[in-house]
Amino acid sequence: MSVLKQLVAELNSGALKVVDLTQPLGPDTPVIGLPEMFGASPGVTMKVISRFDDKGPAWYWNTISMGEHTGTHFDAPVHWITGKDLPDNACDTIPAKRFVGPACVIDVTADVAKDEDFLLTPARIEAWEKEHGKIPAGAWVLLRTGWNTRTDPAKFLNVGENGPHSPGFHADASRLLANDRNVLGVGVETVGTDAGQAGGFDPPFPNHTIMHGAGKFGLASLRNLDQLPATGAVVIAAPLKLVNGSGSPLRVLALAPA
Ligand code: 23J
Ligand code: MN
Repeated sequence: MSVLKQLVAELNSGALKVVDLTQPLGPDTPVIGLPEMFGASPGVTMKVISRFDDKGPAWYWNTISMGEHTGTHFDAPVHWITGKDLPDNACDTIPAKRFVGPACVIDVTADVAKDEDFLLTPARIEAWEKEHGKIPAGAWVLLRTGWNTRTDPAKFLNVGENGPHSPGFHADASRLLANDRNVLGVGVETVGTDAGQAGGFDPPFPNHTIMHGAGKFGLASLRNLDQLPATGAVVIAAPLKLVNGSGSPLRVLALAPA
């Protein structure tokens, strides 16, 4: 049987499942807060155009407005200064082939339960590889932290007196994944692909700096990573084809053994 026929058969039989890795997107969706001197990214506004009324007696539709980096969203290389001059670096020019890849899920939930500022290290990646095999080129590396259980926006953003606290990547881990493993990108359950405190790291926001400088992508605010195996799932994460877009909200889907 061809691989696509088998795919359809196994989706129909229930041997494979489709896992939705996306948060609901609406006015209550939490957005990142940056220090005041920087521009703020607005969350979601929806306005009714018509709803079976004078403006449209038989149809319902809305306008939507939001920052590109709202909710479950994609970060393109052009989002960061390090990626601004790379070829095919924006939402409309990235080849669609690069939106699909095998998922490697690294579970650091227990570490994050002890330390909200936990950072993934190269040693931790190598320990994962000892157990599950080498991260293949073109993989989506998804960091499972347990942050998805924080459905209260205040707990999700977790802003303290000295800024936000949430887990992320050590700069050397981002270098290993981007340069040595040649991943498609990384995905996280938190509001952004850098740790909450990463504005004060060297370089600031190291994961954005390194990933996007290497032409790699980011996925933020993922859910349901606990429903994926460490390896063996395929992730499809295609942003809107926004002309010159730096990112966009998207529906992230995984195909996984049921
Ligand atoms: C701009 C500045 C810092 C960060 C971000 C955006 C994001 O997390 C994002 O959504 O790309 S950390
Ligand atoms: Mn973003």
